[in-house]
Amino acid sequence: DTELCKDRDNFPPLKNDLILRAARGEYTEMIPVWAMRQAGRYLPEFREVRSKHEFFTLCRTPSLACEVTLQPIRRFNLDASIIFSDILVIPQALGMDVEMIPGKGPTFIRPLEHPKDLKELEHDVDVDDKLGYVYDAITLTRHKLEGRVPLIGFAGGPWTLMAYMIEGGGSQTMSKAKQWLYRYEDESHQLLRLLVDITVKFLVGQVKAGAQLLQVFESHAGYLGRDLFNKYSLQYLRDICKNVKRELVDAKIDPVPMIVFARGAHYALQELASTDYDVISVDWTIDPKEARNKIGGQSTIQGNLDPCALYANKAKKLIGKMIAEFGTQRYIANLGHGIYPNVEPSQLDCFVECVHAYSKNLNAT
Ligand code: 1CP
Repeated sequence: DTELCKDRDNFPPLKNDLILRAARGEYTEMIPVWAMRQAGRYLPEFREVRSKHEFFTLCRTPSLACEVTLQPIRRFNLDASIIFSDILVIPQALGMDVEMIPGKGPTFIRPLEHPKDLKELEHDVDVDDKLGYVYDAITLTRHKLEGRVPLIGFAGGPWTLMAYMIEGGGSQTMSKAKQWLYRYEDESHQLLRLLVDITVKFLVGQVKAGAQLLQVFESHAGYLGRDLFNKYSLQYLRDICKNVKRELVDAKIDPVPMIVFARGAHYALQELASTDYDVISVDWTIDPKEARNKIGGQSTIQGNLDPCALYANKAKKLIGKMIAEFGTQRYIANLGHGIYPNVEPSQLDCFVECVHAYSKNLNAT
């Protein structure tokens, strides 16, 4: 495995490119499907591995990260895998300590309290060195996937990372982080720009290591209204995509499709569609038809079943309705946010099988 972690030249040929075709706007005979957080605690085999290792040890050990990435792929006919990691590895690379506290989630030991704390961050980190363990996990996983499905790399959106770095963990209101946006405008932009630069390097590095698609999770977009989003998120999300693609072209590497998930940003769908992202991922509160109208025909849409709809007795009906409304083309089926830990694995299986069967049928008629 230590050798495979570094072998970026001999990846097995890809056997299922449905999601890549959907992302590029090409015809798909059925709808590709995956689930955000598909590697996770709803799987007994994940809990088994997790019971023996601390969360960030899993992230930092390529063989373990690879194993849990593959777990959902072994069970279900998913059309993509996503590398097991976390968005908070970037704040860690900047020198912040983060621990995963059971029952509480990720927790920063010393969050940013005041703009003067920005000085404490490592401003010229060697991203490839600090986060090389993610690259190794990606390269190893590309080999172990044996070409079954493409591998997605990811990073958090800059505002979402900034929010965690200031709040120190999850928050109901984001009032501390938003205080920065209203009171310390210059320092907020300074921090966001730092995060953009690192994120671009990190995403480019993931593609070099073997990632075949990239997703940017701006999970906390919903705490910003239109004005704050336009000022503190949109331009940075746009820059990430533009710069990643440009750097890949400059390095003579084919750019990979990029997905943006700005959760809760109903107001920004049109603006997001005008960026270079190939796929706009929408959360479960957005009406499929409205999303199509706002996003238009030039972008692929990903989403957006309510994660709780998997509990429904009539889940198939809800999935059928979603597919009918989005249509079978320029579309990637997913949940509208991460899968919950108490979902039965059979319920995700039903989602995947249902999306495939219904969309094949729709395409045939
Ligand atoms: O103890 C555990 O096992 C922790 C559960 C867990 C898992 C499985 C966490 C803690 N992170 C992850 C993995 C993870 N995180 C992946 C893996 C790949 C996959 O999807 O299968 C990904 C893509 C993430 C990304 C992530 N981490 C996001 C963005 C997506 C989203 O859900 O909005 C966010 C916000 C985080 C932070 C985070 N990490 C973990 C938790 C519980 C949280 C949320 C904390 C909070 O806001 O309260």
